[in-house]
Amino acid sequence: MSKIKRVAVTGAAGQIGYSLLPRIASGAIFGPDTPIALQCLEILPALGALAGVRMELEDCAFGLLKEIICTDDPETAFGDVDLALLVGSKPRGKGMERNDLIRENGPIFVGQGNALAAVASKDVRVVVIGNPCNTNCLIAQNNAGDLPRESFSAMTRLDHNRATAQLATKAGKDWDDVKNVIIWGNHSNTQYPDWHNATIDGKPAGKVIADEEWLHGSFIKTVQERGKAIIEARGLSSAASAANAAIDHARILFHGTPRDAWTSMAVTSDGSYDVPEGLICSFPVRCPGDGSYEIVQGLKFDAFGRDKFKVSIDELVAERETVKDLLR
Ligand code: NAX
Repeated sequence: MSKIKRVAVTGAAGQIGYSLLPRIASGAIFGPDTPIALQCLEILPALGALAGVRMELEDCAFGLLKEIICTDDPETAFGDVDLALLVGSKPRGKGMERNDLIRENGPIFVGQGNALAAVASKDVRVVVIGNPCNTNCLIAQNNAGDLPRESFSAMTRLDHNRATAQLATKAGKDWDDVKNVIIWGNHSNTQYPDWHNATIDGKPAGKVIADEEWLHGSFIKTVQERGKAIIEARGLSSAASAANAAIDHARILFHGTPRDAWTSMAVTSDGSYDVPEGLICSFPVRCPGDGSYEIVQGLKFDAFGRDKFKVSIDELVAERETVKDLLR
């Protein structure tokens, strides 16, 4: 058995938490030989519900699960953690604008950044899922003292998986026949899902599908608006697929991307592809498996793609401006 891995999950009594915790506890991120401690953070009113989740985790009798902490204190939840999945945040209320949501949730990530810096492992990897995840990640990172900025990323893997599934379905292939889609930009409906470098069974996706109108129209729109479609159908936002994407994101960070593939991940821009330095923007990244990542370089855009990506970059710049008083 390897050394125990401590994983914090915030918003642990929420919908995504409910799908996520059992999968972490059964080895989906760190594998079948790594014992797990789950360190669950909730707000005070949700601690009762979290106690129920804890009972269910106990009743799964997972062999790998050695410890469960349930708390409303961020410093207890983040103590010595190797991985922090920041899921918890307030949902967008009726009639609420995106900017109101950013202002509402921003302060949560100031406090959590401080707490991570104070008590987490110095090698912690922090993955932000709670929306607006790119900008929440920027806030947490800015408030996390000496933790390296490369330790922070935000989740666009759900969008990546959605884009993969759309291409596979259209081509009549299996999901894993599709490789190397890219989500550029913000995890919002301005994101640019890009098929230009994707392959299906090793052949260019644009040639296999050969339906320019669909690729430029329906494909992009369906991926951008998939979250809304799920809310309309289910009456609740995506949870199982979001938890699955969080598992994919974290597993790739710690175990790497396959040799011939990349993933989409929102990470700190180093100026690649003319994205302003410091923004948390979704790029194609390769991960060697030691918790680090590299932005894939040298990919080309056509004018259509460049325009789409720019809209999303501009939105990220505006979000950064909205929270500038929360940034250090
Ligand atoms: P829920 O409302 O079911 O759960 C959120 C939980 O967070 C609640 O239990 C709440 O008590 C808790 N919480 C609120 N403030 C907290 C704080 N300060 N500290 C700790 N916990 C806190 O939402 P759920 O469906 O689980 O979604 C969680 C977040 O994920 C939302 O912000 C949602 O928008 C976001 N999503 C992000 C996705 C992505 O691809 N990046 C996709 C799925 C999802 O929409």
